[in-house]
Amino acid sequence: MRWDLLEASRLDADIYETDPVLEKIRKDRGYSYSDIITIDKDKLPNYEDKLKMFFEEHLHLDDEIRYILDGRAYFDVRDREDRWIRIAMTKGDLITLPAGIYHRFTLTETNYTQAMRLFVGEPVWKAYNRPADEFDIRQKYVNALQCA
Ligand code: KMT
Ligand code: NI
Repeated sequence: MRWDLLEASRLDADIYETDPVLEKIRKDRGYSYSDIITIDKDKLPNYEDKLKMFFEEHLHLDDEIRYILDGRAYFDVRDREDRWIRIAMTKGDLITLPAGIYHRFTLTETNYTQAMRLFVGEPVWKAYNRPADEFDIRQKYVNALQCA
């Protein structure tokens, strides 16, 4: 599925360690780096602070690629009219948020998810809270959106 430059796929999260489909995506797109975060009150240090941070509207200078291995979560992104669109992510969903898109993240009422993040090369996780319109990548995204 693809809309507003954001891409999503469905995979079999039960076999993520050996999944040839995931392997192919990683190879094709150059996602050399991966790690896994478990977002759970009892398992994640500074759980409250981190959730608060994830829910601040921000952008990155690189694509943010997330694969939900367990549980549920929401990504909110802005549409062309700057309204929030809520994307309900569930086990098996892989999403690519393009560099420069404003977004935020939160849990559902189950308060739990496990997510893999993927990256091309050495990971950079710097987030720029809105307003961050001065970055070239932001302008590039906005322009691409106009043409899409
Ligand atoms: C980020 O940049 O880390 C987010 O947008 C939250 C992602 S899911 C832990
Ligand atoms: Ni982000």
